[in-house]
Amino acid sequence: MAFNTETFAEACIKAINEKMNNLKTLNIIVAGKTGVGKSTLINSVFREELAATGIGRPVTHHMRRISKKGFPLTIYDTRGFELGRDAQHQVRQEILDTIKHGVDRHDINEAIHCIWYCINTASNRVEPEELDWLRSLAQANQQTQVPVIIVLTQSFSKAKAAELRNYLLDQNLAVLQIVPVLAADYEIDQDYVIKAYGLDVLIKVMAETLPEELQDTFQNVQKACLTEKRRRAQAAIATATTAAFGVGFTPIPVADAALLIPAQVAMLASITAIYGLTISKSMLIAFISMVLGTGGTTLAGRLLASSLLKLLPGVGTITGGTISGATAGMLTTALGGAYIALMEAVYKGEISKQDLKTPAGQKQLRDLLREQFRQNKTGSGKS
Ligand SMILES: Nc1nc2c(ncn2[C@@H]2O[C@H](COP(=O)(O)OP(=O)(O)O)[C@@H](O)[C@H]2O)c(=O)[nH]1
Ligand SMILES: [Mg+2]
Repeated sequence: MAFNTETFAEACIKAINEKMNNLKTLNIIVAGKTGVGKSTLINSVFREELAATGIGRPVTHHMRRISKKGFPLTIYDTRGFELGRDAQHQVRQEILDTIKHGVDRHDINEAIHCIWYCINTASNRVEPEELDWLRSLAQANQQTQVPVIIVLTQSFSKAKAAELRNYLLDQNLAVLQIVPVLAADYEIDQDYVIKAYGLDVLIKVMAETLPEELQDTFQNVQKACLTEKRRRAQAAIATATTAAFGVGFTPIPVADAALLIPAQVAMLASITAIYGLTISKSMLIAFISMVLGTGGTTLAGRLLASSLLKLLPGVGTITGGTISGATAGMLTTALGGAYIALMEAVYKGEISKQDLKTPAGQKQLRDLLREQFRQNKTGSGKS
């Protein structure tokens, strides 16, 4: 079977669209007093400016539902905490009703997956009524077990944040974690700016608590931690590589035939979704032709020719299926690694879709991939 770059790219585009359309919706309730930094936090964690004023519609007296068409995330932003006990009681009840409503629907897209309770580190002390509130929420949440994360916002003083965190830990609140963050850089004066920090920790805690069905969604919507995106993308490569190994393909030369396996298409679709980028067909074609293309002049072709025999001891003696399975696996790993390199270059703005239309941009991509393959070959790369 001859390998066709165009067909492969089209299959990828289709798979990417399907993947994006089928991402489950993540639902988070963000609570805390007005001014603590909820909107700043939301805008710093997620890649769409969700918390901008104007978006969001009231769903209960104290909650606004913020979402954006085609973006698999819903935020319930609460307000009214500063209005005293009655309002706080109502907020609690509305949160519990929203959780219950989600549970009753038996649909992961409707369930509440997490609560972020925000406390401002910079303001003085947590009030006892806030602790009471958290306790009564935890009690009512005993059955539903929605994870509650306390986010210590505006923690530009790390010492103060640590002190507050320890104090809260001593309170034995039934919360998953207490995470100090500074969501946005804090400017003390023109010469002195405290850099934002802590969001990566929040992302890790979230990734650990969310169910598998929401992992791709979460990485898709978050923009605060590239490391976690990469970790998830590498898991997608591992899955596809295992699948490729299992495919009984025609024996060597498989360089052409093995490429079309669905596992690789699915892998590229997953990785694209994880990075939350839009990829054009022309970009995919540029990428695929450089990595796979046809014949032995491509990077993958050379990788296979030069290192296959070295990398797989006894390869010459293994019979048909095994060789092709191993080759397909190796090729899949290399393809996935190269694609991650491309995604990160685009994500960081080092390569743009426009660039790839120019010879200079193509050279840039070629250099990037060459470096990636070099690492792959020597086994020192991250892929
Ligand atoms: N520099 C900086 N300012 C923050 C941060 N969090 C909140 N603020 C400021 O605190 C004020 C209230 O924040 P906002 O996000 O609107 O709070 P909300 O009412 O809880 O949504 C705004 O002026 C923000 O700029 C932060 O992480 N860094
Ligand atoms: Mg707000």
